Amino acid sequence: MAAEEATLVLIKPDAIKRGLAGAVLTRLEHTGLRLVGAKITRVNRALAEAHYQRLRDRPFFEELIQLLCGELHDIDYVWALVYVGPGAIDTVRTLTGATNPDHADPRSIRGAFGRNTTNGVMENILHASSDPQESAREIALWFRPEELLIPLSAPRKRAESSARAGRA
Ligand code: DAT
Ligand code: MG
Repeated sequence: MAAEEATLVLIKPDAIKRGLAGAVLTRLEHTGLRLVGAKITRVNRALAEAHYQRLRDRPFFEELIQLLCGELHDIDYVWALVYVGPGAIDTVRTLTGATNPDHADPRSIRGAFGRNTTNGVMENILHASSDPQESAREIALWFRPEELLIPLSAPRKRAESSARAGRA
């Protein structure tokens, strides 16, 4: 049985602009994962930069920040969602599809709805946490604990979890 995990999803301004938030929520709902946090929220530059801090040296970073803040689509909010369940991170990543919509499985959300615009903007609809450390960091960035229906435990460090597995 896959480990119980929590994962952060952001439905980005490109999806909201195109009226796709409902379709994305429906697909997420059909995973059977439990929704424990949801809100629409404005995204300021500091939050966007903190969220994507790992990518700050990449050439597309500025455009990425502008996109998440809604500046490229004249949209002033994103949906932020937290789902929990066994293997939640991989389940949502698979449903999300590859980063570049041109390479994403056509049955995935990005494959079905994402696009690269003629202006060269990668509109890939949503963010989904990539691993337990990132999901814990991202959830703490976007939600206060009292905004979630249940308390979330911090992911165990790799060494700690393998030590526990060894003792079992
Ligand atoms: P993912 O969102 O699949 O986890 P990532 O974490 O590598 O991908 O990148 C975060 C976002 O940055 C991604 O959703 C869209 C943007 N991005 C990534 N690679 C890009 C590229 N080569 N050109 C433009 N935008 C890119
Ligand atoms: Mg990522």
